[in-house]
Amino acid sequence: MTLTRRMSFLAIGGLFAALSGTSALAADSTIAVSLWDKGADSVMMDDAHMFPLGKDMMANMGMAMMGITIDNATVPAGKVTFDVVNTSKDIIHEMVLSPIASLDAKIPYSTDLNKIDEDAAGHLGEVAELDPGKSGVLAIDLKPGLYLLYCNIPGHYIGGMWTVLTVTE
Ligand SMILES: [Cu+2]
Repeated sequence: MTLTRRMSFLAIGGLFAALSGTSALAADSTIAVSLWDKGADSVMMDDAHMFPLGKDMMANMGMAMMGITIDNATVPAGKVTFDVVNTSKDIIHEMVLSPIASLDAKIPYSTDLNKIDEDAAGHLGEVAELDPGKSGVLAIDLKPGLYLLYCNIPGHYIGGMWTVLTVTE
């Protein structure tokens, strides 16, 4: 292949890539979600280890004994697939999805039950109660906005098991 022919071949390939990019109006996204903890023995439920949603809390999350980590915190609107894995050795976790208005939104929380009031918060979907080492999938169409991913096993949200997903236009 001459250099000229090779360049025109590459140019056509680039054109196809550009066309397929513009025709994909609603891109599908996949997010790997890890539910983790530092072991049943090290999980503490005292005031120093409470991390409710809040901008100022995000800086302190490194202190949490349990949490939710996602490999992509910003995705475009459209179909989003959450591949959820409970990496814990000894604790059941889950992932629940609710919309939030802002990073400082007041989350409906029951101190009696030690968990978020899912009905009041708006429950969009979940991967419920995964045993240690198990995984599950939630696929859902999401509009632009902010979403809270949290574990609603009693004590886990306040212990730091939440993260925020941004869905863009
Ligand atoms: Cu949990």
